[in-house]
Formats: sequence, structure tokens, C-alpha cells
Amino acid sequence: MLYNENEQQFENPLDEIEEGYRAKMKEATQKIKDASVQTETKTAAGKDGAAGHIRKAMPAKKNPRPVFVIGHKNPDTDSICSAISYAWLKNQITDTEHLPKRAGNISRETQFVLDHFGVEAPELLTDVRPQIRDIDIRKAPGFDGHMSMREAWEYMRDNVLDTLCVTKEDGSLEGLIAVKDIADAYLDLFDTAILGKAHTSYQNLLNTLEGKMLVGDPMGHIQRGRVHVGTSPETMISLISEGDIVLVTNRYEAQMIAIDLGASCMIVCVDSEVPERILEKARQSNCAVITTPYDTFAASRIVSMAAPVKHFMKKDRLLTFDLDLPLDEAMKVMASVRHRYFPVLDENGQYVGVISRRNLLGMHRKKLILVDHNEKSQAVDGFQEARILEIIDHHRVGSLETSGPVYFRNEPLGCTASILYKMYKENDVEIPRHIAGLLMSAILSDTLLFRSPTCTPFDTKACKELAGIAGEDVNEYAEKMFSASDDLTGRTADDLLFTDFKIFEFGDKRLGAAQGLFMSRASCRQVEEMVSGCLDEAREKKGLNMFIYMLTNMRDQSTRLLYAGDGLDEVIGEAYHVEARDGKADVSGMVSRKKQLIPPLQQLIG
Ligand SMILES: [Mn+2]
Repeated sequence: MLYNENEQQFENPLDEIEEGYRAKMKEATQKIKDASVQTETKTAAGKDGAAGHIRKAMPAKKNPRPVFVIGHKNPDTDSICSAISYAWLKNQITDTEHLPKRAGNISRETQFVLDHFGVEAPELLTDVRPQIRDIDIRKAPGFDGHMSMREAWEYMRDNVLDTLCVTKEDGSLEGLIAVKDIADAYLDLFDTAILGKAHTSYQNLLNTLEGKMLVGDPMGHIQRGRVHVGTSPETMISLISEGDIVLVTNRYEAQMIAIDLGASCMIVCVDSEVPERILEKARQSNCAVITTPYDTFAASRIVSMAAPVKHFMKKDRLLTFDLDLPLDEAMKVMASVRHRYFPVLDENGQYVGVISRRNLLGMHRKKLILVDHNEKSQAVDGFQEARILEIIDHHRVGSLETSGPVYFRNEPLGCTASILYKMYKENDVEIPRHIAGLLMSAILSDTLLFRSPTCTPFDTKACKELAGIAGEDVNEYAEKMFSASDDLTGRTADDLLFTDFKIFEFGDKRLGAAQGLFMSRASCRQVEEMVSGCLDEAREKKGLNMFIYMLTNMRDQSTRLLYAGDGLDEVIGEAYHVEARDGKADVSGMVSRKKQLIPPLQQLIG
């Protein structure tokens, strides 16, 4: 009974305390709600939360996927000049950006032409397989590593992401933080020293706890100490050491003892009052004082989430992709690891966004217009995985297959540039001087100054008209242009053999046919000396059955054939009705690979 009496006696004060506590909690809950409304408003204004830590919004590139206009491998003057001239025309008559490209090195003759008319060489493009840059990269922003774990988690939750990229001020990638890292940090209950270890800023602590700083510098950082809840004075004395972070409520003794024990920071929960005497004591003892509307349980649950992501992010051996990486290689890597998101870096190592496996579905094949060729063996590597939109050519219709319908224009003229000259007229586009110069040079080069059997009256007429626009005397200009090849300084056998080199496929036989055009006999003799010992090696290197080098003398209008391949002496003797012996034959009147060299061989071999 006594016990009951006591209980009865004590009932009222307990009830009172509970009542008071409930009221306080109700008030606190309301404050938290108010605070979060404020936070949302601030976030919307882009001033708070993870959004405030975004380094730089990702710019949306304007028209990032141009059409490439490209000639054959080992490009000659026609391939380069036609790519430039057709891209220029397409840019006048369409809204899509067209860029000229080249599938190989520029010959001396072509360099002379470009220099003469002040035109830059197209950029090199030797592989058109899809790359990382051809898929839709998710422009996820990069974040400042000082962002708190809580802000990172909120951003991931709101944006349905499981990884964020942390970048440095210069835009390079610093690390990755994943939901898993946050979960690990959160669940590691025993690492109560994490705030100090992670050098957490008071600002992060204030954001996380939605708190106010009563004493201390919000710009400062937590340097050390463990987090404890200050319950009774007795337990506090045995638990708390100098530098610790102590969570307390409104108990005067607890607040006092925390400071006495050398706490570096006191977090006062449920927005409890802190008497001025305590604040003064805290100031004198260099103890920061923060109030939070959260109760002790909630505050101790989330306080460690104030630590900056910098401390937890993965920064070593990050798996990143370059924009130029071929997609099939990226897919292999993606299949071999368990990550979901992969950061993408540009050529300067700057972070540009992330990709996941899902992005691979939205692949944009590179768009191509092929000029001056239609054989697959001459087309740029990877063309099968690109989208060919058009082919403009003047060669035999060859082996190239396309996946869809294309605009295929093939005319039996001496030069692709002559077809382009027509197309400028058809589209009513005035030809500027530099384009006229390039088209003229291409015609002169392909028709060997109208002497090649491939030259038609139309080529001659077009070329003369273009010369008029360019302000050039055809004969004088051609002499200078062809002489550019006669400068052999610094040239190697390999370079001579592969500058103008094409592969032809006759059934299962592969023939490589290269041509060198020279004006003087001295040049021809020198070139023969340089290349004749290297033909068989060149044939093997390219995996060919036959290799023929046409050493053409422009002035004599004749060609010495140098060749390697089983039984070629007989084949060549029969094909051109000449004496062919020891890999050598002179064919007078031969200047054209297309019209004179290839057709008889095709009949005999194919
Ligand atoms: Mn051509």
C-alpha cells in the first residue's frame, strides 16, 4: 500500500514532466516541419542542399552530331578537295552541320593545293565506329566534395541516382560517392570519431541538424573528438574526454559538465534553452554551442551524416571512360564490373557526365557522306557501323553495301569534283574562289591535265571554267601542282608506296595498287631505287596476294610497273601485251589505274 501511496504521490509529477516533454516535442516537430519547408524553398531557389554544391551546370551542346564528308583511305587530291567542297555546299543548302574529314595522310600534291588556296586540311578520321561520344551521356552535375553525406543522399533520392560524381574546382573528376558508401558510413555505429576525422565543417553540421550556432564560428571545422549523448553527470564523467561532441537537452548540470569536461562542441537538442551563464562559460572554454529542433534520438542518428562526402568517396582506380573510346570496348568493360554508372571525361580530362548500360540503347551512329569511292576496302574503318547517307563517286560500282537506302550518285566522269561542279550549278550556289581552286585542282589531278583516258569533254569544260573563277592559268598551275610530288626530301619507301594506294578485291584475291606521279625522269629513277626492294614486304604487310606500284612519268605519259606476287610476270605480260620480267614492266601510254591498269587484270584474275 505504501508503495502504492508512493506511486500515487509520484504519479502527478511524472505526468507533469511527461506533459511538458510532449508539449516540447510537439513544438519541436512543428519547428522541424517549418524548417524543412524553408529548406525546400531555399533548395528551389538553388541556394541550399546539394544543389548549392553543384560545381557547374552541364552545357547543352548545340547540334553535336554533324555529318562527316569523307573520301577514301590514302586520299588523293580529289578525295580531299571533294570532301571540303561538298561539305561547303551542304552547309549552304541544309541546316545540318557538315564537316569534311580525311581518312589518311595528305600527299605533297594535295598539300600544295591547300596551301595555294589557303584552305586548311580536313581533320583526320580513321575510324567511324560508334564511340562513347555517340551515345546520350547523362549530364549529371559534378559536386563539391565538401557537401555533406546527408545532402548527397537527399539529392540521390530526389533524382533517382545511386552515384554522384565529385569534381575539383578545375572540373576534373575527384571521386565517386554511392548510396552504398552512405549506408556503410551510416551503419558503422562504432566510429563515433568520424566527424573529426572527416574534418567536418560546422556549416555542414548546422545544415544537417537544421540548427543554429549560439557560440562558435560557422566557418570553422570539427578537428577531433567522439560523439556522445550527455545523460547523467555520473555517466558523462566516465564517458566524455576533452574535445568530444556532446548532445544534451535542457538539463543545466549536463550542459555545465559537458563544458567542464572539455567538450569542443555541445549540441543542444529539442531547441532547449541555454542559460546565458552557460553560453558565457562555453565562450571562455572554446566550446561551440549549437541548438537543433531534433530530439536526442534523431540528432544522434543523423549527426554523423554531416561529414563531407570527400572523406567517404572512392577516389582510387576510378573506372572512367573517354569520349573517344569505341563503344564495343566500353561495353566489354561494363559487362565485367558491377558498377552502374561510369563517369565520362573529355579530351582534357574534364568530367562531362555519366553513362549506364541503359544509355547504350540510345546509340547514334556516325553519319557519313562518302565521296570519290564506293569500295568497302577503300572506305574508312568502321563504316559498317556508321550510317551512310550519300555516296558521290565516279568509279566502278564496287562492293560496298549499305544498311538503308542512300542517295547514290555515280557518273562516268573523270573526277568527283566534276560531279560537284554540276551540283553547285543545280543548287544555284555560287562557287567561291577557294572552292573553284580546289575543284579545278582535283580535276587536273585525276585527269592528269586532261591526258588520262578517263577524262571526258565535260571534265575539261568544267575545269577551264573553274580556272576562270580561281584566276589561274591551267597549264602553268598544273605544272606547279604536279612538281610538288617531285620533291623527295624526307620521303621513305613506305610513304611512297602507300600515299596513293588502293585495295581491289577480285573474288578471293586481294590486289593492292599504288601509284606515284612524277614530272622528271630523275625523280622516277630515284623512286624506283627506293621502293623496288620493299614491294614483297608491303604486299605481306597488307595481307595481299598481289602488289603493283605504278611509277608514272607525267611528261612521257608512260608507266613502269613494279610488282610482287606469284605468277604476276605472266599475268601482266598478257594483260598489257608487254615484256614483263623480274617484277618489272614498262607500259607506254598508261597513266590511269582505274581505266588502264585495273580492267584487264580484273578480267584475267576475277
Ligand atoms: Mn577521283
